[in-house]
Amino acid sequence: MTTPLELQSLAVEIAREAGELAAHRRREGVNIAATKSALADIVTEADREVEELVRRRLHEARPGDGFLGEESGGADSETGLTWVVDPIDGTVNYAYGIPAYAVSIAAVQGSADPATWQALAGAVFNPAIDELFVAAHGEGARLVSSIEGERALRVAAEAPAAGALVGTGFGYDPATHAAALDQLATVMPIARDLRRIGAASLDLTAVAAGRLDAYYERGLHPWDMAAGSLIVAEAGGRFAWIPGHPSGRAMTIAATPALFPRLSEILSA
Ligand code: LIP
Repeated sequence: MTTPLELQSLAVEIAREAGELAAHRRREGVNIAATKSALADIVTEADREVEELVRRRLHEARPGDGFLGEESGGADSETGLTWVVDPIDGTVNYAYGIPAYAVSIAAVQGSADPATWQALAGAVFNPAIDELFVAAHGEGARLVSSIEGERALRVAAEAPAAGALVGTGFGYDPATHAAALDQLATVMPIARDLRRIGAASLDLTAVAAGRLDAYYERGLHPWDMAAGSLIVAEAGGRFAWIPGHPSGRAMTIAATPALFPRLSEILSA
């Protein structure tokens, strides 16, 4: 039986290789886009190439596992374990050259359904600033950073007296933005300020690292949050994935234990 720490090591090894490929393609892409095709084409190509690398490495290491990726879809598991992968989370940041994008790789027990899976291991790697966030079920969460060094991750114990620093996001569909802004207005009374990082996996790891007090977003896909949600939980944070009815757009909530009840109450109103 493979342990969560062994799965974490595999996720880290592949996330680092895939992240370096993504960063390399971004550097190349800036030159190609300036001379040939739209940068959007470069980004799409990089997304697909990075996911192909991740999928290939996982198949080489664990051929019977299942897979769900943003670009190449899913494959059923023969082992009971499924890998949930976002090859480049924060695609728009990546296209604009904003150094806030990440390879997100998670191993879950069961199928790729956030309502039923047990996350076992996760790695979120931002190659632009060389920051790696990892967690294994029951083993805690850690940050390995060229900026901060290496440390265990633990969310803040108390709700900040000045109000919460809250992250959120807005989906690609402009038709959802008005409702998202209306909902944000109900959250701001408990917030000191808002941060919009632009990559759900980095929003979630920011909560785990104490860089945000809370994060919420409606409409995320399983691959956006699979690794980050485990990292939040192993850092002592609280997390919820609430299926969206009838919109089908689930609500993701992550926060310190002190803030989670109040934020959940506001978002469910
Ligand atoms: C993105 C998320 C972000 C959300 C965007 C998009 P992608 O994922 O990380 O939080 O606001 O709409 O879903 O598309 O960059 O992998």
